[in-house]
Amino acid sequence: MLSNEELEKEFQAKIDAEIKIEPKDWMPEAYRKTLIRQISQHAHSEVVGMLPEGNWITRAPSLRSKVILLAKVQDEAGHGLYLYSAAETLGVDREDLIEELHTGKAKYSSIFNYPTLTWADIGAIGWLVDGAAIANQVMLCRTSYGPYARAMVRICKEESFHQRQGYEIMLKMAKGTPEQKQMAQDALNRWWWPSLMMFGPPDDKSIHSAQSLKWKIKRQTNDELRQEFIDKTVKQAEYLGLTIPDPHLKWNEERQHYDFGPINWEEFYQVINGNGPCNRQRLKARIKAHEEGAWVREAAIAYAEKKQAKKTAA
Ligand code: FAQ
Repeated sequence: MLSNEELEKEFQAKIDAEIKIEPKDWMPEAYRKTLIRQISQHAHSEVVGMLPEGNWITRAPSLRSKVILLAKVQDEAGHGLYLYSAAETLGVDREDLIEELHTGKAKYSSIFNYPTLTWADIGAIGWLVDGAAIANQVMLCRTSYGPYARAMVRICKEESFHQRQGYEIMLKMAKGTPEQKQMAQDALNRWWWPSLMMFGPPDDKSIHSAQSLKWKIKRQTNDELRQEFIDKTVKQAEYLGLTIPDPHLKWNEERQHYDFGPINWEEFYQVINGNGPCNRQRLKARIKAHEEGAWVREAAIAYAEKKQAKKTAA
């Protein structure tokens, strides 16, 4: 029998050789825990992420925009389900993960604790929030854990559609009346900095990055991804004729990247510790939806049990 040390060596060799880790393979306990933490936080983010946009389904300005927004919000629910399933392959129970969300023990993305005040916010979420989510998730299609990597492939395809949906709204408003352009600019002003915070703390403050990079759970650091997102998005803002609310934003010829101003990390930590503008409202809405959906879960279990009993009797 191999010792723990030998098993860990074999495990790391597999990771280094780009062989995916599958649910029944041996893995270090800390790898399993890191994945459960990240995948469940990711699942919670998708599910809580439905709330700010769901707020606008009844107020979408046209039938077309309503249908598109409905489809997008339903996609987010689907992403949550794939991700809870991926987490369950690591030996945890979905009910326990949801309980952790509802009691405030588990985190979800900081971005969903900001309010959606106007229709332009729906554009800004698609453009910036989905844009940032894609930047982060493209790397996760190559993450070392098989079920997570496979879930991310489909999720990324759908997020690309969401990003286009948001950009289209921004384009329409930015090229519309002066009032519409002002709404688009206001939404950009409010969503820009929180979108940059989505990538997580700076590399020198990121607790998990070094180990997650070694295990190839993450492929790029928080700061690398943030920079990539900024470089790509500045040009998109220019095309819209909108101004990114950062007086320090400037192309750096030497670095071949944009320099940008300081991020308010104090605000970030306040938000992830439960004190953002909408944290309480979001959790309250999630718990209410979960309680109101109890009959659906009970009916599904009763149906499965009835089917099983029929099979056993036959
Ligand atoms: N919000 O050491 P690191 C979406 C926490 S999906 C809240 O750098 P790590 C789709 C972190 O958990 C968006 N907490 O951590 C959509 C850790 O706390 P812990 C979600 C954050 O894991 C679009 C601590 O800070 N995407 O948007 C945040 O190596 C539109 C230290 O941080 C994912 O979840 C944050 N922004 O890197 C839906 C992607 N950042 O656990 C609807 C998967 C950090 O020790 C509408 N996740 N923290 O208590 C990841 O890639 C990583 O987990 C990071 C953080 C990059 C988020």
